[in-house]
Amino acid sequence: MFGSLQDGLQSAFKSIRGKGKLTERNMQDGLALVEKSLLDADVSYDTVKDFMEQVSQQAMGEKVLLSLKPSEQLVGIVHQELINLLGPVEEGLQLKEGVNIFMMCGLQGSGKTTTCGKLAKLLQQRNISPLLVAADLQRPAAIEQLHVIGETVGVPVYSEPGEQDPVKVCNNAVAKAREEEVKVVILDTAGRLAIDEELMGQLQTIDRQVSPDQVFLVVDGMTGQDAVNSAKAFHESLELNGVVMTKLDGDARGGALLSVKHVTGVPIRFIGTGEHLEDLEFFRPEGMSNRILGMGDVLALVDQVQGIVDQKEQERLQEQLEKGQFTLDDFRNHMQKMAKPGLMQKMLGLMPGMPSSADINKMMNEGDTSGEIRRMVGIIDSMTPAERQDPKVIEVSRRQRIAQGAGVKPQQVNELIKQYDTMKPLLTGMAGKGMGDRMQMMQDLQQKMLDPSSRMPKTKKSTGKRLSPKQRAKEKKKREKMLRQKRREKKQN
Ligand SMILES: Nc1nc2c(ncn2[C@@H]2O[C@H](COP(=O)(O)OP(=O)(O)OP(=O)(O)O)[C@@H](O)[C@H]2O)c(=O)[nH]1
Ligand SMILES: [Mg+2]
Repeated sequence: MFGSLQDGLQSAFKSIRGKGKLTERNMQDGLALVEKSLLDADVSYDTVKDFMEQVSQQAMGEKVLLSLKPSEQLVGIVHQELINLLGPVEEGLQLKEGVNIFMMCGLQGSGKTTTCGKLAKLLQQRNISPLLVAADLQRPAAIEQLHVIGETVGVPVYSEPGEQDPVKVCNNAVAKAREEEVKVVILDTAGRLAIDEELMGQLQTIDRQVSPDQVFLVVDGMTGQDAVNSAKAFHESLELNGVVMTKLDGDARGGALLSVKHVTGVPIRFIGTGEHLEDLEFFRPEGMSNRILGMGDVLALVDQVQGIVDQKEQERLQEQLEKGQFTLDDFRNHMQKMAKPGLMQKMLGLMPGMPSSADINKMMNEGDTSGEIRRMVGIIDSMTPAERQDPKVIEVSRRQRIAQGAGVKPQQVNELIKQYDTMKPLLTGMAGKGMGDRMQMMQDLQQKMLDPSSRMPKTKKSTGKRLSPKQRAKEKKKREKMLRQKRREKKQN
């Protein structure tokens, strides 16, 4: 995400690093680089101007210039100012008692329908089953598209094929939702190639007559300043509650993301980070500021991990977590779920202290993560129930036995336990804690994760028992070669 912006800011900080005390001139050069990287990322001019004013005022102060580590201070200032620029954002879903109506609007192809599905999935993971409403009557295929998404997520979709009036469809859907005590109704509205009176008129009519509780504008994060301009127009007609910025997984430069709140006054509430239905995150200014500065966003990571655990398991896990119990068995189940392609990649990208996303991609292509996870699962499988309950009992001889059973080196058993020790406080500590405590925990954890010895073990895949598909294929080839050789020898005899 925002690779070139990250690189630009890093080189700005680097330019004043190691200089000890700074002169005004040095700092000005550093600030000019910060400004340039923002402009290069297509952040709107006014936003950059105001942002730089805030940053410069603080950075040029004596406290920073005369400090021993001015570069770190500048990072701190930019970090805080990014948070100020992007927030504040109302946390969570902001649900009220009774039926909540969400309305999705935006230009054609911005990701409205996909986002409806993603939101439905996110709600479902929180034990809320929403009703999706096909209110896009412009495109004949739109209704079908929403039905397919609803089926995939496993939530009902309300549609009235043949009906011409979206207001009618929405009102009928809401009436049905009230009858059935559905907590959240999500309206998928039609898009247009450009903002025109007809589109706005139709959306305003829905807004007036259906009175949604929250109106979200879905904007394509790849479209840069165009996205910001259209957000302005939508907000003027509709009084938006928030923006959902999609397609941030692509090569979006970050300009739209950084400008939209400043230009329109509407905060981003969610971000879309992929085509799959689980690729929606709550937007957190602090987490985003961390990510832009290459510090990771562990809270997003926790959401992702928890999102892939199914509801029943989640409840069971929650109970255990509150008791402070998270055994190696739970860890094993988590790891197995994470073997899903692409997920690990994303999680690694969020981890603080991890290399840039390009490097991760390279690393992941070279390594076989699902094999790695199979190896970890193999190690846990080789343990006795008692060992899984409390890995502290594992001493030298037990470690040897487990390693042998899983076909790995004893050191790899150690690494796995370390990994588990890192995850445990992350998950158990989260249970039943308030936001402030969570943030503090996250910070402690980030520190811990920055310690290379506690990171994801990155060892060669020398598994004896559990081979990856690639390795199996290699072994098969070897066997076949041997067989052919034997056959040849036989013939010769
Ligand atoms: N990479 C990526 N693709 C996305 C994301 N969100 C949506 N898309 C893709 O964008 C395309 C358009 O998405 P839709 O949800 O159909 O967009 P829409 O706004 O409903 O489009 P209309 O109904 O035609 O106005 C689809 O191919 C989606 O898969 C995202 O966060 N990342
Ligand atoms: Mg659509």
